[in-house]
Amino acid sequence: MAHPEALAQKVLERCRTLAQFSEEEGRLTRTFLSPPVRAVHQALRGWMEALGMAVRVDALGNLIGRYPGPHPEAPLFLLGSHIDTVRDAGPYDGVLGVLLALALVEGLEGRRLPLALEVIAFSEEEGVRFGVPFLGSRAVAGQFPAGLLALKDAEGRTVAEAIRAFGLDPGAIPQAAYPPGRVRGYLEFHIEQGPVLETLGCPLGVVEAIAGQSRLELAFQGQANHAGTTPMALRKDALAGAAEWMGLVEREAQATPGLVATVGSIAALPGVANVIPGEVRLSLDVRHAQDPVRTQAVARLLRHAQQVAERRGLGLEHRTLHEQPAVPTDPALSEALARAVAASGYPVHRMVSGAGHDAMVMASLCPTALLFLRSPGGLSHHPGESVHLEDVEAAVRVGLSFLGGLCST
Ligand code: HGY
Ligand code: MN
Ligand code: MN
Repeated sequence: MAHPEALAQKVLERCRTLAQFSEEEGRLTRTFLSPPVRAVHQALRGWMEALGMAVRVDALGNLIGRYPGPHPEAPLFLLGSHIDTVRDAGPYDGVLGVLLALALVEGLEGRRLPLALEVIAFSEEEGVRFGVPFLGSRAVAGQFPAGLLALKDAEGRTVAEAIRAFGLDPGAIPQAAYPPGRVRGYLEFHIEQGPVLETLGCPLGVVEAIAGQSRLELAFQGQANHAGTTPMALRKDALAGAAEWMGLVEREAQATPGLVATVGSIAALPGVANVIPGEVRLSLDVRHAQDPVRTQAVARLLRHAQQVAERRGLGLEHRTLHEQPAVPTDPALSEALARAVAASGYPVHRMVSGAGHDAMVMASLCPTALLFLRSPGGLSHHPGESVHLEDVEAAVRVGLSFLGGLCST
């Protein structure tokens, strides 16, 4: 059998190969169906076909490799993760899960399982280009509202136009959905993207639930004016108002156990040094493992924004771009995963994921499990993101044991 360490080595080499395919010079940024996605598809297709897998691309640009079972009607088990990235990303977020799945197929060395495997490279999980995440897995899970096709990116292009520009047909999106009941389950490997496993000295984590998330866009509207002639008492400074509110966001999150709240992007208009900002547009990302805690926190933060705006004579607009309830992973499948971790000789640590994952969408289609790999330094969504070779080897060993266990039930 191909040794798990050799398979792990190949996974890391391939992650580095795919990290070269970026839409920006000198850093890794690969958004939904951007030109470098074609190079990623070509590389994955080559690696999959070398394993005897049939490869297809669905209407959302998900690339899927099929490792057949004993007959066409054999039960189906899915593995995968996403191939899009945030801006200035690290080389492992997403693609590691796709390449680990391919390593398991390679580790079978042509042995047929009593079920078929399909490895999915989801086209869009981060929500960078259109502001709404999980476009790829929504289509696979049959949860793609047609209204999403009209979302526009920064250049004013819609999701539908992006799909057509890639050579795909938005009209075929319904065919991307797997028939419910056809799928035995879904397993995703992903870096933890946080400090927990490293602090515990654990290579792997069995995820029991994925925190819910709210993504909003807010705009404070003031009055642009001359920075030199407008007395402080007569200003309607949108950026000063936004800054006051951002301090309240941080204080609310610090005061609420388990809550995280982030203003990740901000744009002050017109954005020149000698003009008082007339408008500020900013994002808000709020997460918590319990949905009521998250939704009540969002309501408080919007009340704070209203109060700051009123006190400063500013306008306020806000809209919710995405609302994702917390999702538990499947208890039976997660228990099978924990057994595989223990049987492979690794400590079992059960945990909640603060990051969102395609697994939270796939859970609406089939039983779903998620295995974390330790993140050195707890660093992710950063070019310094890394993973230990021995932890990737551990994931290969656990994945092969898990598939073996799946086939013996
Ligand atoms: O933002 C997230 O939770 C993930 O990285 N998509
Ligand atoms: Mn990410
Ligand atoms: Mn990810």
